[in-house]
Amino acid sequence: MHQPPLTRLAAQDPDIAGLVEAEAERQFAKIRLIASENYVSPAVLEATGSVLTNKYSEGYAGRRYYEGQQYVDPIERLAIERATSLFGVEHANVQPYSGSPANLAVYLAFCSPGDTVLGLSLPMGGHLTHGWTVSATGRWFNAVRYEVRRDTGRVDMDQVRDLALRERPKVIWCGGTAIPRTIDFPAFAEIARECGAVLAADVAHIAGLIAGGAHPSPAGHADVITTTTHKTLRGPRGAMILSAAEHAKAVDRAVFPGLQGGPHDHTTAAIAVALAEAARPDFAVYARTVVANARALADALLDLGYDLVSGGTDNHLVLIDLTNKGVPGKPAAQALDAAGLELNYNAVPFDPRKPFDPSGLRVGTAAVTTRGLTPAHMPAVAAWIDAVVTAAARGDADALAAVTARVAEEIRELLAGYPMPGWAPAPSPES
Ligand code: DSN
Repeated sequence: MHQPPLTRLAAQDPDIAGLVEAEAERQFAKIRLIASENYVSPAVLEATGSVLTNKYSEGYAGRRYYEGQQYVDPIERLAIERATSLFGVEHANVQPYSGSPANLAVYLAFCSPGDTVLGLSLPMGGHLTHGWTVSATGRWFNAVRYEVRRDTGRVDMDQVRDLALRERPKVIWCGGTAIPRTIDFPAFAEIARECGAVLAADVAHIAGLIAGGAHPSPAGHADVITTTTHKTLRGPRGAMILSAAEHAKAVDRAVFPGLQGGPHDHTTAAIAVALAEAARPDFAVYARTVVANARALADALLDLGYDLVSGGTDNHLVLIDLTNKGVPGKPAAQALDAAGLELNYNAVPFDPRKPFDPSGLRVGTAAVTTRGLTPAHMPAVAAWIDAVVTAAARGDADALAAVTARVAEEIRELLAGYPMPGWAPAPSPES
C-alpha cells in the first residue's frame, strides 16, 4: 500500500490509483540501479503532495507578483537557507523546474546566443545541455566539446586546457551524467581563470555525495553550481542553482522572469525537507555507503570479467562496456529489467554503436543504498547481472526466460526484507 495511502484517489479515479500502486509495487520488487533515481522519504512525498500545488508565486520572497505569499515566502527562504548552509555557498535559487532549465538559466545569465561554450561530449558522459548537437544549447551556442582519454576513461584535462585557451569559451561546464570518477574542480577552476571563462559545475549526479562529504565540493572553485534535487540528494524532482553573491542577481533574473513563470511551491517545500534530511549525520553515512556499494559492485563485476569505463568508480556510478560480453546494451538492459534489475543502456566513450542501441550499461547505487543494501550484497547483485547478461548473449530465448524467472524470484525474496519509503505490502488478512 502506498504511504500516505491513496484512499481518496482510489475512490475517485481507480484507474490512476491502480497505476500508481502498481508503480510503487514495481519499485518495491526491483533492484533499482538507474544512477539518477532514488527513493524519497515519506516526509518529502507529503510535502510534494501538499496544497502548495494550488499556489502561484511568481517572483522571489518579499517581491512577488501575486498576493497570499504569507507561508510560501518563509518556505522558500527556508529552502534557500538550508541550501546555502549545506553546500557552503552565498546564494541559492531553488526555483528551476529541473536540471535542464537550471542549466539553461546559466546560459541566459552568462552568455549571449552564438557565444562559445565548452562541455564534456554527451557520449563521453556529459549532459545534453552542456552543448550537445541536438540540444538547444548546441544549436544556439558555438559548443566545443572535450572528451575522456582512451587509455584511462577519465576526462582529458590537457585537452580541456588546450580547447579552453584556443576557443576562449564564455562558460566551461564540468560534470555530467555518466562520469564514474571524481571531478577535479580545482583543475577546472584554474583553466577557467586562465581563459577568463565562467566555470559551471553541474553536480546533479553527485550533489548528495557532496552534501554527505563523500565527494569534494565545487564550492569555492566553480562560479556557478547547478544540480537536480532528486538523484543522490534524495529530494523531489527539481533543481537549484548555487553561486557566490556576486552572481545572485544574474542567476535570479535568468530563472525568473528570464525562463520560467511561477515556481512549483510544493517542490520548493519538498526540497527544503530533503535539504534538512541531507544535513543530518545519518545522511553522511548514507553518502559514504552509496560510494562503498558502487565500489563493491564494480569490484565484483571486474572479478566476473566485465570491462568498466575508467576501470572502476569513485562515486555512485559504474559504466559497463559490454563489448567483450557479446551483447549490446539495449537487449541486455531489457533482459535485466525483466529479471528485476532496473538500469539503463548507455553509450560508452568512443562507442561504435548508435545512442539508441549502444554498447554499455550505466548502474548506480543511490536507490539500493536507501533501501538498505550494503557492500555485502553487491557480489550477489553482480552475479545476477552476469547470469542475465550471459544468457542474453547466448540468444537462447528459453534459457534466458528460465534465468530471468530465477533471478527475479531471488531478488523479490531479498527485497522483501528491505522496507521501501512510500510503500509497503498490504498486511495479510490473517495478520
Ligand atoms: N536523465 C538524467 C540522468 O539519468 O542522468 C540526466 O538528465
